[in-house]
Amino acid sequence: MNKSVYVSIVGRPNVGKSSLLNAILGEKIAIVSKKPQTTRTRITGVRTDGDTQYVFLDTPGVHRPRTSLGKFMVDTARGAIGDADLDLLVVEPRGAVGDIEEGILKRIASRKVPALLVVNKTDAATAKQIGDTILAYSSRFDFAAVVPTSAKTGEGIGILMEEISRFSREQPWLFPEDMITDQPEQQIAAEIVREKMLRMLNEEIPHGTAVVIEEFSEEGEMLRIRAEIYCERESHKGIIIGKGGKMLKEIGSAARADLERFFGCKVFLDLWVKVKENWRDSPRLIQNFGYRKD
Ligand SMILES: Nc1nc2c(ncn2[C@@H]2O[C@H](COP(=O)(O)OP(=O)(O)OP(=O)(O)O)[C@@H](O)[C@H]2O)c(=O)[nH]1
Ligand SMILES: [Mg+2]
Repeated sequence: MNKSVYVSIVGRPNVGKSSLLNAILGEKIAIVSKKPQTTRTRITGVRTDGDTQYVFLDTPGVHRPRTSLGKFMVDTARGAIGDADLDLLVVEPRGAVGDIEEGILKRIASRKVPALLVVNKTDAATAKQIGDTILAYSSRFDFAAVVPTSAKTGEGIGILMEEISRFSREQPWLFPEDMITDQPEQQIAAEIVREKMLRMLNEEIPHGTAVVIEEFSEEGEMLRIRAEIYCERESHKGIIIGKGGKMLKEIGSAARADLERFFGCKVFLDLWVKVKENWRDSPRLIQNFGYRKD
């Protein structure tokens, strides 16, 4: 009989949830940026070792939402907490328990899901900060285990996998052995473009963008991708395009390099920028842009 375990990765924005998922899988399937609220949907990552399949759900960071999109993101994360066999609460080594984490722990307790505490970014912290964080959280909640990690250096990932494996049960695998994510190729392509905007544009502008793939076709050895970037204001459109189209060109060439690496072929990427005023507050538009419950 095969074994498997479903693991939700939860925490506030920017603590390194998606980075951890990528480190565990040994492949980048979830986009990562310095800006909070990078992940917008639940992303499944699968790792199969021997007779055990590990299914990870990366989730948007829990925050106080100000838009319909934000509310969708937080609902998605909260939903994933109760859906798993095991929750990983990922935190930074900040010492005290934060209010967001308090809320997450209440939810974990009410859904009666066992949880591991993952103290990430150990490479950027002192032993005292890490120790204080472990103490603060351990006195607040009865974690099945506490694992310090660095998604950046890979420290602690092996121990984390060992701790998770103790929660695997005899149950059939849900994914083929060689599958690594459930995201369709088009979604990965859209996410890569969004990641470049998060990295290259300032503050609020990338948070107000969505990427829709309008064409995705193979032409011989080449992949032709046409993507539409939606932003919230005419002024944002100007900034995304830049003087003489310079910014859009830079976003495009950074995205193309990643796309070519990911798909293993030449990519022709065509980007268009459009405006949909305040789309993040329109339940209809956020659905159209792919942010819907499955
Ligand atoms: N130094 C250091 N930085 C890290 C580590 N893990 C993640 N980061 C950085 O932290 C930032 C946020 O990482 P993400 O993986 O996008 O964080 P997230 O929790 O998925 O964020 P949201 O999707 O917004 O909820 C990025 O700049 C990462 O490079 C780590 O172990 N050490
Ligand atoms: Mg993320």
